[in-house]
Amino acid sequence: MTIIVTGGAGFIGSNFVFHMLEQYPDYRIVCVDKLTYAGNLSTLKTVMDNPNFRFVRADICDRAAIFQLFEEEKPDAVVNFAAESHVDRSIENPEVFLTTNILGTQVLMDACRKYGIGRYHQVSTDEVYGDLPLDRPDLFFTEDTPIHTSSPYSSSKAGADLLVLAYHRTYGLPVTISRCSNNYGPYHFPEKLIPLMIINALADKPLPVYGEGLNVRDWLYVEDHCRAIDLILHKGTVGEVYNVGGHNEMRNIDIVKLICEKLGKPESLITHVADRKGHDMRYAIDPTKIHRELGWLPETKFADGIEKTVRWYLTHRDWWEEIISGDYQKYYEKMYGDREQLPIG
Ligand code: NAD
Ligand code: TDX
Repeated sequence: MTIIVTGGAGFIGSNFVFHMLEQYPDYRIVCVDKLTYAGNLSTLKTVMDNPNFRFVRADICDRAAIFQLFEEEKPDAVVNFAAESHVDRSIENPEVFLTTNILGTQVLMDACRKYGIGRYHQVSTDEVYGDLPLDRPDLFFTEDTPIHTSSPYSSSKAGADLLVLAYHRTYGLPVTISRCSNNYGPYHFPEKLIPLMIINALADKPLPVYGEGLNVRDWLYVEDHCRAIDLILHKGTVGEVYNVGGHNEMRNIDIVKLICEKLGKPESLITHVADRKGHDMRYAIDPTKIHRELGWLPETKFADGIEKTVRWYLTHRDWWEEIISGDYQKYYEKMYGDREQLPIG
């Protein structure tokens, strides 16, 4: 079995590569990644010499390169993680989100059509459902919740999902889609909430909470997401969408306070700053379908997952120090440098 994993040098894709190589010693895993600012070869250094692993630097939008790779590898399955993934960047510059997330998906599926494929899996997000109000804790996203996006990022992911389902209906491509809630864990790029707060707190820098910090996210440890994709790939029904989440809703402000507590840092580092434009209030997944049909349940409790994650950042300084020493500084200055501070707290 040969599986092409796109975006495998990023956060979730790399964790998925590790998971698959460990679970299936007879599988060949071919990682395709453009190595954008979010992709890191150092993340994959422990598997680079594994004879069952191949890394190929390529853009999923590059039709010639992708078709050439399919010609060489004749993959049995494709799992597409490759994407522009940060909501704030999509608000600054939507175009590359549409290009990679929608057109890149199309190129991959066209290659699947030409060369034949056992399964194409699209890694999507709960953000395609938009958001839920804070005063309706009884509401959750199911697979039947209408697509109702807020940001250029989520719109591009929704566009890709619709295209994936269209390729199934029109051409009979054997596809599945997973829509997962917020992930956290090792190799999470430091522009995202949890690693950003850990790294800033370690340097006694301000912790920039958007608005009041009352927005709710439904956090899942990355390994649990990888197990869910593995199950869908092997046992999921073609043409179906599966929501993935562990009923672990938390307010941003509570996450940041917990990180302060874990690192022994004062909450006075918390700085409320101007809100994200179009900021989604609450995400909450109903994972009944994947539990009922595939027996999936999350294994890592948040208390354990956040402890492991904080420890990982403490013991892998070389990984993130290299990242934040480069272009990240320019990004940080642009995003947070002149941002208005709010008189909250
Ligand atoms: P990430 O930004 O950490 O990694 C993305 C990877 O894709 C990087 O290695 C990057 O180099 C690569 N990439 C980007 N553009 C590419 C292109 N044109 N061609 C080839 N490679 C390219 O993202 P992540 O957080 O690991 O997310 C992975 C996937 O999971 C995305 O599709 C995202 O929408 C989805 N997702 C993420 C979360 C989350 O909480 N992080 C939750 C649900 C779904
Ligand atoms: O500095 C910050 N301050 C802050 O208050 C940052 C970076 C974020 N936030 C808030 C915004 C969100 O309410 O924290 C919450 C989480 O933000 P992100 O880490 O940017 O994640 P989110 O926007 O929820 O999207 C994530 O989950 C769904 C991933 O980045 C997406 O790729 C995935 O689809």
